[in-house]
Amino acid sequence: MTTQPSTLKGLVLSGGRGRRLRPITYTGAKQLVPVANRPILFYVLENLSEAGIKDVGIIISPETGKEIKHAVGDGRDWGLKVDYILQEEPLGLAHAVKIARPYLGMNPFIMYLGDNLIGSGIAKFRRDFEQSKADASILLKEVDAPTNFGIAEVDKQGRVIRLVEKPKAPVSNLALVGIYFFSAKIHEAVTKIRPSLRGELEITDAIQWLLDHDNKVVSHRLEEWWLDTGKKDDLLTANTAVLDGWIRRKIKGKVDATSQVTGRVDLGKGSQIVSSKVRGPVVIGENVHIEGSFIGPFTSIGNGCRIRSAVVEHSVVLENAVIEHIDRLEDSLIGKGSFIVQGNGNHHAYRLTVGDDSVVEL
Ligand code: TTP
Repeated sequence: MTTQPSTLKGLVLSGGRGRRLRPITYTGAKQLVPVANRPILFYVLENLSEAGIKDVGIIISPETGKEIKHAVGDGRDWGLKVDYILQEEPLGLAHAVKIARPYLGMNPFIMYLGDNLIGSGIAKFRRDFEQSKADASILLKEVDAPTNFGIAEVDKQGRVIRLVEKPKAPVSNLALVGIYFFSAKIHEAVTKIRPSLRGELEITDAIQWLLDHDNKVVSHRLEEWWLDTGKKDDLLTANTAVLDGWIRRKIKGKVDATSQVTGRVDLGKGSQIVSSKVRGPVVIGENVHIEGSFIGPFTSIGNGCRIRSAVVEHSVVLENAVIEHIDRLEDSLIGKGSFIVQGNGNHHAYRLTVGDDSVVEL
């Protein structure tokens, strides 16, 4: 009898189009949009590494693949060996599994969507999957709007009965989190299914095929938060959750005598705070200049930004953005290299989503 390879590999999906995060993702990969100044994808790789995974294949698209490769490299920063798998077109999550087959071989694997963030590690789910001897293990989380998600119907014992992608009349509010464990059985399933109405090979259909053919599919509830960061509001919520949980006070930059920096503030080297108030939790990158401003809780400011005479709260400001003379900016997402300025006489609070390299005069 031949034994099946047992090493669990990682498959991270970092292709796709990222339509829902436009305009931010017109110019870049959505998996690299930062949360608390670190690309979302880095949290994914960290979680895989902490769960003892060594080999990770990353699915990339022709449009953003280069950028992902540049950011992640060979994976050594996480103690991983990373290989890249080019998906010419985003034809669905199950299509990504199909093209990864030569890389995955007969190994069991964890498929992790590169834009998903969860408020916990995954080591416990890995252990459960390995002990269960199941062909698929899915993570479920209650959501408010089940019509937007892949949804699982489970029986009283928590066994999965049926999966439906974005149901019109949802039978449950349990959404599939973008983290799945599979045995090599899934490779047969992805060859048996047909594209859905939206033209994609759906992973929910592949898992449904496993169920229909008497394979064991188990599920676990995720108790901590989960964010599919593909949308602006989720991105801001993720930013808040990460700043809330993980930011420690660390002041490497300079704070002048007329400024007050209170609470958990991470200020990067080469940055300067002049005549300003910063109230944590806040993360400010390197070489940032803040003058005559108030930076309120739950704000992330990327490297090289300049903020003058402005109030910024509960916002994500990407690198090299300039914000000047703004009465109040809140719940906003400001793209890289953008310039936001308020004209004379306007006194307003603004909520903005601004793409990269934009100029906005308010
Ligand atoms: P989705 O959010 O389902 O798809 P998308 O990236 O095309 O986004 P949008 O709806 O905003 O246009 O993708 C989930 C993750 O999987 C995301 O990180 C992109 C990745 N992905 C692939 O790598 N290949 C694919 O074929 C698809 C559909 C997604």
